[in-house]
Amino acid sequence: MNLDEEADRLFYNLAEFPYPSADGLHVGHVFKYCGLDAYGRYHRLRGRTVFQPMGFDAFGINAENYAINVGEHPKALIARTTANFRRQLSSVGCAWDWTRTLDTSDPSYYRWTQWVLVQLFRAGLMYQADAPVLWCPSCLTVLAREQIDDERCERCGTSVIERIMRQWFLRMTAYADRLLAGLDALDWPDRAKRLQRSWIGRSEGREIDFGDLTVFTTRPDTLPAVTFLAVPPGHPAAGTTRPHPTTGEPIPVYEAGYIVADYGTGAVMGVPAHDERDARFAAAHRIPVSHDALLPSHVAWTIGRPAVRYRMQDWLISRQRYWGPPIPIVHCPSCGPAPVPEDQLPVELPDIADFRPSGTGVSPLAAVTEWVHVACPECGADARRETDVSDTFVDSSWYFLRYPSTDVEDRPWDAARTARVLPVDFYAGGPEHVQRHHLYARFVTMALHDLGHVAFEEPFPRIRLGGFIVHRGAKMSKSRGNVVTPDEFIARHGGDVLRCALLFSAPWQDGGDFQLDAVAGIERFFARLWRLVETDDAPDADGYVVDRTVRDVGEAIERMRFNIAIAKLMEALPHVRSGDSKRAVVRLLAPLAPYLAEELWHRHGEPFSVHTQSWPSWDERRIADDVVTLVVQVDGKMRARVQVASGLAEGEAVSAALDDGRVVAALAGAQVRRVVYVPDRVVNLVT
Ligand code: ANZ
Ligand code: ZN
Repeated sequence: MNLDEEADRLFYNLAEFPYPSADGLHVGHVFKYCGLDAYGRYHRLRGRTVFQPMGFDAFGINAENYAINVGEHPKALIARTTANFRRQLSSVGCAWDWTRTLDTSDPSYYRWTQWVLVQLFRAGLMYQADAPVLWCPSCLTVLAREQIDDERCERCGTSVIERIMRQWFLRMTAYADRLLAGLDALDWPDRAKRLQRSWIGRSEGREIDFGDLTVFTTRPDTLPAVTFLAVPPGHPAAGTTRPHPTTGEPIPVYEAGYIVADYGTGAVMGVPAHDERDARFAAAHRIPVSHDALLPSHVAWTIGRPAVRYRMQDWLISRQRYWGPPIPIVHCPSCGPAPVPEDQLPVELPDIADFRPSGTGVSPLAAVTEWVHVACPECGADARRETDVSDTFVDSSWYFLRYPSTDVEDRPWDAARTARVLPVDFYAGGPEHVQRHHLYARFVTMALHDLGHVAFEEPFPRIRLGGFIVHRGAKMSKSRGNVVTPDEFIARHGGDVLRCALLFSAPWQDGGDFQLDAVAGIERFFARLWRLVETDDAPDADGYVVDRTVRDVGEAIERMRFNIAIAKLMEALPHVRSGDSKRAVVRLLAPLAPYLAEELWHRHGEPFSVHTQSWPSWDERRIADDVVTLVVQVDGKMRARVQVASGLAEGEAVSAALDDGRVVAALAGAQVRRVVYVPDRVVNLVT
């Protein structure tokens, strides 16, 4: 793959890389990847140089938890599962560029993950703080807010608990406004934008002081109706009273479970007449309700200070675990935390037999004394390495920058090549990644942009989200007994049948049920194609079939509607007889069934390879749905009928009429003095 071509020829077609789980590739992966691959192959036939790499998100808690369950070291386990994934990924006909693969657990990769963290630390975007953090008592680690669903660990479903710990954070909130504003210009599905917007959760309000207790409110106009203040359990102000800022009346402060300590100011003014939660709390605690009139808006803008709050928080990246890149920091008693110098990266993860989390809140790396003790990079004194590793989402927050430069050893990426290849032209993602991976990648890219390392701010200008594949109405799982494994399926039916049966089962962006009925239909379709190529050439049964099919299949692929693309090809087959049309159909098949198309191309006597041909051209005029027949008269006498697009203006209709030789002959040089035009029916040229 030549990545030194002109930028506008290059097409970076990227799929989210998998975590190489021990179960192997799932048909859900195959569905997503084959859609992405069909899209990439189509663009290649359209003349682009398609860069389509694949790699492995091999570091992190998923791999480690599995290693704990089976009692095997994650390094050995991951080496095996990665090899298996690679074999499976290659068996479904996807045109991956394996010359530029990556594995986030490889020191040649995580050296640069650590480099990114060092850049963020130097820029003041990485800091350490004691913070109440959400701890998963089963995974024995801290989780980021993004990794919690409904107060449960998104990985294992255990209820999380709160703990105060010293942790590393990335200052993502400094980018909240840009992360929000940047969304407008992105070509993303609306639902993805909506999810990310609400995750960022910008809210404009005011901070109002009740003595020395400050509240954040989006309804300053309700100030006259405040009857209590609320703080989280354990807050020192609980049980006291505070003066109301306009009336000076004493207002009682209550402890309330619904107050989030780290949102806004962590204190709320209670307005039972206008807020439902406040109303419920007031009723339960016999607090009076006031219906005093709201403040007019010009007054409510003068109360307190304007404030903007975000639901989104800084990104907590510390993990007290083993299987991740050690956070590249050294703690010195006199210098404080110092980044490991870049020429000493990577800080290699020590090979230890007992990698299990200790449950004490400290990473197992803390027990590797000879590794922990190190000279301070600034003053040389005895210092200690940071023993936490970074979150897996740090690994994937920049991997798309590395792919084009995997051969570059002394820098994370080559600047000129990056400028040609990036940003990613097309990113096939999963809806489950919008609030986490896509947001983190945008933040890291913006920060690297501001530090002068990349020229663009948005890594993924165009995203489409692939749906989930279920089987017999349910998510595939061993316990339900409805798992279809790609290996078995391919052994029986072949990779192309799997691709097309999956893509035919459901619209790619919606997902749906993997229908085994589709398999028989696809096999019949393939058999029919085979017979077609073996049959002698003859005139096509429908002269427009190829034009129409080329257009429809192309449009369907561009919209990721591969089910429609396959259906259009199926419909066309009975009408195709001529050699030219057969060759066109085989090229249309190439993105969807790459092996079969190659074989048919060869059987038709064409040279290797169908995949380096160009997409057939079509004549739009022959197939426009809105063509009408216009009667052309000269001085009231019918001289010709011409096919034109409907709804032409008079001038266009006249020029279409004058294009016809019979009309020109009838005019015999006379000048047209007047035109009588009945749109879509008659044009009469009066001399
Ligand atoms: C008084 C009030 C009256 C409010 C009313 C709302 C309606 P968003 O849009 O999510 O930003 N609030 C502020 N800080 C809070 C915290 N730490 N924990 C729980 N609730 C908090 O919501 C802002 C509103 O949520 C604020 O406006 C505050 O209640 C509450 F009729 O103040 B409001
Ligand atoms: Zn020092």
